[in-house]
Amino acid sequence: MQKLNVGLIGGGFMGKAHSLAYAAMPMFYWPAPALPIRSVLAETDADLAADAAQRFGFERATDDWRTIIDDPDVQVVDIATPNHLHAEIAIAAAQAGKHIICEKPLARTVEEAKAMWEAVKDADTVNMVAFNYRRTPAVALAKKYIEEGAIGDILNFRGTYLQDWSADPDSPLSWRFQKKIAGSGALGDIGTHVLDMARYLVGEIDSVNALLSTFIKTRPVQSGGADQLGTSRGGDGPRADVDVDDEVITMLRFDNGAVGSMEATRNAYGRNNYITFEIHGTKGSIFFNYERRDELQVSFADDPKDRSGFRTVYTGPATPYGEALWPIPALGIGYGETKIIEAHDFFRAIADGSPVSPNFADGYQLALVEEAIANSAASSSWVDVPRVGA
Ligand code: NAI
Ligand code: SOE
Repeated sequence: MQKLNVGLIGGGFMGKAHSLAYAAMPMFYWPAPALPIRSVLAETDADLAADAAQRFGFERATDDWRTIIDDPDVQVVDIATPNHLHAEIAIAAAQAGKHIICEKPLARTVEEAKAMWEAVKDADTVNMVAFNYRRTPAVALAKKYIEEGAIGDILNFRGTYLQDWSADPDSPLSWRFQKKIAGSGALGDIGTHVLDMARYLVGEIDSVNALLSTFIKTRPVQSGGADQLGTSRGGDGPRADVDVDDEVITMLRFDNGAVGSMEATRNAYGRNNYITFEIHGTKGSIFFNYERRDELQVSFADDPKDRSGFRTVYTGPATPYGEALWPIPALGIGYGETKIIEAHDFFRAIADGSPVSPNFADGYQLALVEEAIANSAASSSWVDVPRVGA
């Protein structure tokens, strides 16, 4: 079995999730398409790197991500840093002939995303953007129903991503609230996941009409470090301006004639990881809520009238991704499983050339959608979304 050495850059939340997936992937998928070897981990300083490498099971540690790029023994570069480093690292990795998995959003801007896409086009290697939610089995089941025509032609997609971890104004100004690091706020951080699922399930987005709002204008300064995602408070220290959106709401027009909407905020008290979509078609409807991610709600037009209404299908061995996961429906799919499936699909693409998505072209297309949303909000008008390569 082929062994592939992984260089992981960033040992925070996603460093943990990706390391878990590399360790667990062969336990779920056996024989594995290839064995990920947790080879070297980069962090911002030597102590952090050594600590994260030990914790996440990596053989070596470095305080300079460029040593990973220059290391001929590393075949896979995993970018799990804040967003401002994605482009520089990915372009260097592509030029060095590495396979690349990059966390979402692909980049801060359309210009960065385009440069990344151009860099990987010139490299004969695999590239992937880590939009793992589309690999939730219930989301893949929704895709299957749509492809089979079970809900007919899609008329409407209504998506949300609501969290509350930043609703307290004293939650610190982590990198996620700084445009120069994050690129945008709720839009690029979480709205992007819903837009990825909208493209995956419905199709290309042609035009948008949006609004963006920032309600909490300042937050306590946080100097560096991982984002604590609302689990710490800034106290009475200095505050600085938030220059990204707290909230995005957009209408969507799809290429296939469907209409839709997307809302995202990290300030919705009572909502945690409330990723939902409801899709209405000419023959039925489906509803998904990530907080109940073993389940897909379905309602079909030809259900007998005295039995019509939404009912619950539990994902399991008989539904997509089920054969590799747990043997009984509703044992519980977690966030980790979505990352394990993602790791499998990425390593399979390296091992046997299988197509993999979402890739950098998808990440670039999403950057174009998100730029159109920002332009629409600024101009209070409908804005068309350009197409990658057009
Ligand atoms: P985090 O703040 O928890 O961790 C980021 C880590 O990167 C920190 O430990 C930091 O010290 C390190 N880092 C910063 N500069 C570095 C450098 N020059 N070299 C090496 N390490 C460096 O952030 P988190 O939540 O892990 O986010 C990382 C990326 O993953 C972001 O792009 C984010 O949008 C994405 N993300 C994706 C999720 C998903 O569901 N797919 C979930 C959470 C984050
Ligand atoms: C914070 O909003 C965050 O960690 C996002 O950055 C992730 O993409 C999402 O999966 C969970 O929430």
